[in-house]
Amino acid sequence: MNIGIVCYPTFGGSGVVATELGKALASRGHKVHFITYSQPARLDFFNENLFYHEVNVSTYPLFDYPPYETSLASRLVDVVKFEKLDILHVHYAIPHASAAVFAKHILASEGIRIPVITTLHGTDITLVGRDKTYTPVISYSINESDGVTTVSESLKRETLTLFDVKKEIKVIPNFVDFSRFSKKPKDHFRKVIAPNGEKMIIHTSNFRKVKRVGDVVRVFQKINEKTPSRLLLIGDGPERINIEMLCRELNIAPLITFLGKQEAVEEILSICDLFILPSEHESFGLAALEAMACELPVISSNTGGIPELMVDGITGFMSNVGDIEKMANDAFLILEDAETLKRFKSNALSQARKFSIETVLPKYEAFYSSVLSTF
Ligand code: GMT
Repeated sequence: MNIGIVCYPTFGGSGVVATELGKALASRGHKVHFITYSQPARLDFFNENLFYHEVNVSTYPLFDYPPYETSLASRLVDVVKFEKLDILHVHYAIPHASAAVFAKHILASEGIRIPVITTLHGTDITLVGRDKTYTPVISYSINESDGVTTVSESLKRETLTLFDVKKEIKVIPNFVDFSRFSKKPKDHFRKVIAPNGEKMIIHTSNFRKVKRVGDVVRVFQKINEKTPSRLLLIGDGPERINIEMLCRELNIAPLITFLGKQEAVEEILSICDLFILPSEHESFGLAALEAMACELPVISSNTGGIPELMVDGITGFMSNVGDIEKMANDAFLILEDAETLKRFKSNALSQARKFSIETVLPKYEAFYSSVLSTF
């Protein structure tokens, strides 16, 4: 197939899923065209089946807000025509689904037909999508898409509750590429950071309020009171400065390392013992899945799609959002002795294997075929 993929090219979960999906489809022989405003973060190598088309947003003194959606729709029309794409797969509703539907209508007026598949990821529905100013456009774009997927059953339910959706929604869970995300022999790195055998705790996110990174720090503080530990924080975002302040206020700043945005996340996960994901909302929790693939048990909230990934008491523990006390106690249960930790690590890996790219990719290919066959 000749597939167009639209996504945010950043480190955010939806962009990561879209890019990894495109790379995997290309390795199975499909031609994959990324249409984005900059080179996707994980698209950093040459493959004869991968193509990148930049969306240029022109500025003009009149534009306080440059019309990105218009530029994207125009670029989609151009790429579909020139590259003769079979299908457009857009990730994240705003503004990708609406731009794709717009492009589809323009192309139809010229006698060119192309189906649009929209994958909803989370905040496009649960946070941004809740904003009533976007509701008519999101509902319309979902209903005008030829196929719609969500990354969890939970997100499907929320989409149906929040929007007037008449389209059937197919759930295809997120996935992990074990050729990249698996435990790497990096113990020398661990010895530098935790020379006295401290436990290594980790969290990765884009430091938005929804991630509750403050809870990560408070849970860590409690863990450290019982078991000497170090905390690694990967990622960056609007809350980072507040989190740095919190670490200083709690007098634990020397135990916490802010690593910022990192490429080789799997190497850092490999030197850790426990991953914390206390989000207010999480439609799937890709970061937790990648951690589990590197053999890390997870302490998380029980919100959104997390219970579809985690097995409580087996791969880690889930708690109500904000229950720092329970999260810390659960963490201590996991870290208490070497045998227990080993068991949780192995359980986390077994569960992650259910979400391997080899298992999930055929679901997308089958979905593309079924949409094309009824289009
Ligand atoms: O929250 C993020 O990390 C980014 C965000 C996105 O859309 O870019 O992630 C959402 O999509 C991920 C990939 O499908 C999911 O794993 C995340 O759970 C989801 N984030 C939220 O629901 C908060």
